Amino acid sequence: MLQNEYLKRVYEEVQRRDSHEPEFLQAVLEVFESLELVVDKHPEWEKAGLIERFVEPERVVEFRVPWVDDNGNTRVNRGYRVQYNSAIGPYKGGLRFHPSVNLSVIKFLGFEQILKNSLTTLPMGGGKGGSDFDPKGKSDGEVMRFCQSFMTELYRHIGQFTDTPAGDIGVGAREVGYMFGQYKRIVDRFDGGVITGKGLTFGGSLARTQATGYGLCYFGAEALKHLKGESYAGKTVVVSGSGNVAQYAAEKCTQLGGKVVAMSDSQGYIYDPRGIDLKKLFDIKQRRRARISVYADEVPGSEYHEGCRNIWNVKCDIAMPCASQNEMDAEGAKALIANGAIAVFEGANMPLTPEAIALVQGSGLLYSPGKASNAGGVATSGLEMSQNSIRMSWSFEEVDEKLQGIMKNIYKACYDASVECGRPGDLMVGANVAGFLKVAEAMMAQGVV
Ligand code: NDP
Ligand code: 2IT
Repeated sequence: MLQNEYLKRVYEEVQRRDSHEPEFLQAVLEVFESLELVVDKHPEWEKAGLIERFVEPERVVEFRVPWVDDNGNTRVNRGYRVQYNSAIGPYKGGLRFHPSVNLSVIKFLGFEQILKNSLTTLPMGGGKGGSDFDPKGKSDGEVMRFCQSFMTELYRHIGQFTDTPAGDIGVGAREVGYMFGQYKRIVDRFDGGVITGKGLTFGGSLARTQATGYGLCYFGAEALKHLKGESYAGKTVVVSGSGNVAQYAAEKCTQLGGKVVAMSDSQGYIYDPRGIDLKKLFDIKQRRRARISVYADEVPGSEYHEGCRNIWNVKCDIAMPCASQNEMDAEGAKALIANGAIAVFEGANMPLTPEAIALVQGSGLLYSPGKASNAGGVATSGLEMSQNSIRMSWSFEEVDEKLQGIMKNIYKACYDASVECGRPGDLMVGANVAGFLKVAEAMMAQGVV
């Protein structure tokens, strides 16, 4: 329950206007609960309508995406781009292609992105987009035609100085390549900085593919060391999902000495007590684009269980949810706690329900919110844009070193803010407050826009 009158009034107004957007309301309430710890020190915010402006996207674009499938049938999907906040830089954030995409999902992701991008220390505003198109089960030709149609509308709203999309669920190197190709064809310009996550032969950055998962583990390692005097070495780890973020989170934490025993997709999870064979997993997911159950068919001693939510019943020390929003509820959190876990680091955006967060924090587990611990992806997108601007490309080691530095800085900013708020070690409060203060200062300086 919010106590501060100003925040309460704004939240009630958001609730009234957007009552049909549950994910968006959830994200706003979590941030407001943190801002309660600082809002009294800033009476100027209310006069400037700062919070009212902060929760309202600068622009929302919704559009029709018609395309023709392999059987010659015309299909129609819905496309979105929410250009949320450009106070500290051009809008920046991924595109999600998944049947569950709607305006609530895109607004919650765009809202979170503002604070995440602020934490990276790079000059990037917040935005997000996507479509309810499902790339699963579609041929390459269908995916290409969809991406071309999507970009044929989106191109007029984006640009390296206005808005730079990237990938998210269902959008990887293949989709980014098709979208970049269509953009270039329409505008007749090689404008590399218009989209990130590009292939390495046309302006992509080394280490961008790995960045979100690697960054998550760099953040986790820093938090474990500083707050618990611990490390990944010798720890049993559960990573949900098996997409881009999950794959490279599993790879990095294995390199750091952890043992990943379970991973999932939306249908179920695999358990391999000897530690997941990542070469096999990458082959199944990246080359064959197959279901995770194939792993259990091919790796003796491993098991497949139907139902992805039960993955939290697997005993572990560290959990890294890397699939989707609200994938861990109170039941999942209780199972983790009962099994003696010490930390939950979010790789996905908002994977824990508010009840799960309360349980995890209340039981003394180390908890990091996605907007801090998964920021390595967008940070490296920012580094991709830097390389495009200076027309050079850095080595894998150079980018990875910068990423490590950024993740350590994000951890420090979150921790320091948690101390200033009188909640030492509460990285959720720290991330929300540290991310917001920079955006607030920029918005105040720029007047009522
Ligand atoms: P991918 O599409 O590569 O992988 C998504 C994974 O999550 C798949 O294993 C998928 O299973 C599973 N999944 C998707 N939706 C659901 C669902 N509703 N319930 C259960 N499982 C689900 O996406 P990413 O790895 O890129 O993204 C994962 C998360 O990380 C998202 O929350 C995203 O917003 C976040 N993120 C991504 C970044 C990036 O750089 N890519 C950066 C920061 C955050 P299936 O194949 O069965 O659908
Ligand atoms: O949620 C995210 O931060 C992303 N999907 C990455 C966005 C980006 O612009 O790289």
